[in-house]
Amino acid sequence: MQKRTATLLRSSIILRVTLMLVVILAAGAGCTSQPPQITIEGQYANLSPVFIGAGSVFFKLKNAGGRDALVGATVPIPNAVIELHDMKDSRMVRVDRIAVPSRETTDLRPGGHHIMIFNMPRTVQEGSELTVTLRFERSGEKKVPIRFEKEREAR
Ligand SMILES: [Cu+2]
Repeated sequence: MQKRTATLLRSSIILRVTLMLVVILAAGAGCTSQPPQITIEGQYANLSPVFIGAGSVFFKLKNAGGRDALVGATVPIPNAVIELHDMKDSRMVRVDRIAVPSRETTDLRPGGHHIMIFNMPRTVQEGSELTVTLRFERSGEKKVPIRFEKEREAR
């Protein structure tokens, strides 16, 4: 009998703690459940001076809403390979996602995060235009027209 009461008491404590956690989590989610509002600005692309058929894409992501993340991109070129990149110790590394925090501007720029396109045909040259489709975790797909320019201050 004693044991049963103790068990009941324990389970009621567990229930209460669980309820409290649910309330806390729900309140926390309330802050971030706001939909992201992303606009893309200042986009441009550079052809790699080193690797044939490779280029990098840069732009600013203005987010006036809740958090989001860039998780992928595609271009309408068969066989082209697109990767999200970051720089670590002045070397490019592939990343799965680029965070786009709430109410911040995320800058994809030389020396930082960027999108890398490999395996482009020779017909893609300075002045070529291309539509890049960006895939966001919460906002879905967004298309951005880019133009390959002469490399801006190499670093
Ligand atoms: Cu890169």
